[in-house]
Amino acid sequence: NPLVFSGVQPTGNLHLGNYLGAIRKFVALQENNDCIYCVVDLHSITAQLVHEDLPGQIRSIAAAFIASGIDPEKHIVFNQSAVPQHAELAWIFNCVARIGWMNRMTQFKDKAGKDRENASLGLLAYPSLMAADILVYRATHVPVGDDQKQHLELTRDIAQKFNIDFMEQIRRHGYGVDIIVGEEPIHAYFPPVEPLIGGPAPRVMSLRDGTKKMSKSDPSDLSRINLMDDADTISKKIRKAKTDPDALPSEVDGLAGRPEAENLVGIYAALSDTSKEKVLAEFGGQQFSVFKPALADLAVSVLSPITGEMRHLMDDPTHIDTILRKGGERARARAEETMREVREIIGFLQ
Ligand code: AQP
Repeated sequence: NPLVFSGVQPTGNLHLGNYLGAIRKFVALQENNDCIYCVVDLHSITAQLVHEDLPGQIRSIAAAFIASGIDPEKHIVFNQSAVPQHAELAWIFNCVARIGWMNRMTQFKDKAGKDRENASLGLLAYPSLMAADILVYRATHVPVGDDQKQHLELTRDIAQKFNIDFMEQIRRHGYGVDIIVGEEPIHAYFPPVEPLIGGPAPRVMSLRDGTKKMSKSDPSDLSRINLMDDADTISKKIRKAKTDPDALPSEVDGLAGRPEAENLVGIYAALSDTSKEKVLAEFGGQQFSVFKPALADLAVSVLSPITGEMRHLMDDPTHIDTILRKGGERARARAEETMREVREIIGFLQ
C-alpha cells in the first residue's frame, strides 16, 4: 500500500510556497493513503542552532497542518525529535552515504554559502536525516516542492546502497522483497521512494524576483505571502509584486521568458485547483491591473480560513500538544518495528 510521508521545518513563518508545494498536497493525499506528517525539528537546528521560540514554531507548523485540513486521528502528525529512531537510522545512513554525495547537494551549497568549512556537520548530513525520516516508516511516496527533488534522489541512492550492501543479511533474516530498480532485479529492504512534485506551482517563486524561490529566509517580507498575513497585507504584497508591462498571454507558451507572470499564473492555478491553461483562457489579454486584484481575492479566500483556524489553535496549545504527543507515540511504535529489523540486519546486539 502506498505510504505517504513528508515534513516541514519549524524555521519561521510558513509561506505560500510551503502551502502550495507541500501542505495542500498533504491534505489531498489523505483521502486515499495512509499518511505520516512530521514537524522536522531536528532539521531546524542544522542551519541555525539556537531558536528564540522553538516550541512555538513547532506548534505553529502542527497548527498549520490541522488548520489546512489534515486529520490527526486518521493519520499521524508528530514532531521528529519525539521519535529518536529517526536520528538512529540517520546515523546508519551517514555510514551508508558518501561524503561526495552530500557535497553535491545544491541546498547545502546555497545554505552553507561561501564559508563551507564553517557550516555545521548537520547541514552537510541533512539529506541523510531526511532519508531516515522517510525510510524509517518504509514510506513510498513523498509530497514536496520542486526544491527537494535532489534530496529525494539521494534518498533512493541511500536505500539502494543499503539494500545492496546488506543483501545477504536481509535475505538471511527473511526480510525484504524482490523488486526491479531500473532494469535490475534486487532483493530490497527499503523501497524506492517516489517524489510527488507535480501541479501548476511546484516551485513558487519570490514576488520580487521571478527567478528566485519564495523562501522563509528572504530578507524582504514583500517577497512572500506568509500563512499568517492578514487580508490587507496579502493584497498589498500582490499589488506590489514585480511584473512586466505586457498583458497576460492567452497560451501557456506566451509565459516563456516572463518568470514573474508565469509565477502569478501558476499561483492562481494552484490556489483554484486548475491548470495554467484554464487561467489563461480566462485572463489572457488582460492587464495585471485586472489579474492582480482577482489573484489577491482568491489568495485571501483560500488562506484566511486557515489563518483564522491557526490563530485559534495557537491560543491554547494544549490541543496541539496532545495531538503531537499521541502522534509521537504512534510514530515511535511504527519506527521501532523497522529499527528492530535494521539492527538485526546490521548485526547490532539488542
Ligand atoms: N517556494 C517554494 N515552492 C514550492 N514548495 C516549497 N517548499 C519550500 N519552499 C517552496 C516546500 O515546502 C516544504 C517544507 O519546506 P521546509 O520547511 O522543509 O524547508 P525549506 O524548503 O528550506 O523552506 P524555505 O521556506 O525555502 O526556507 P529557507 O528560506 O530556509 O530555504 C518542502 O516540501 C519544500 O519543498
